[in-house]
Amino acid sequence: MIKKIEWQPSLCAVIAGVMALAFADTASAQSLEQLREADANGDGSVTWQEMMDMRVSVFERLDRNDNGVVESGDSPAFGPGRSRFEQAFNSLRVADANRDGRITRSEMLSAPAPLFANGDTDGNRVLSARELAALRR
Ligand SMILES: [Ca+2]
Ligand SMILES: [Ca+2]
Ligand SMILES: [Ca+2]
Repeated sequence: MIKKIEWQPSLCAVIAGVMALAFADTASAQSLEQLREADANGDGSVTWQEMMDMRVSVFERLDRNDNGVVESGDSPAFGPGRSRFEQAFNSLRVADANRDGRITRSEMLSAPAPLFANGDTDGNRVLSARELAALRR
């Protein structure tokens, strides 16, 4: 599968993406940049659905053995990918609602999104270009 082949080179992006899943509650330059990258259709705004799609894509990259759960067993046995995986996995822990050390797809999708929630000032589940710009301040 393609995602396995390109997994290692793309891991830095995955880690950054994990932060932008907007588990991060602070608007760092990095988390904002990644949030913008969730704008899949390039219209300048990030919808809730676009953010969920990004979560799924990060989840699928981390679930290397395709068993529907991200857990320590998905970690590469050795090599630089291992520490990067651990870094990404650690930043996902906030999504582990039942604290069993494994992240299911539904835990991933239902994890809080404070950055998105804070930025979406009119509450329409879309971060408009204006709301995104306001987050930078
Ligand atoms: Ca968009
Ligand atoms: Ca897995
Ligand atoms: Ca769990």
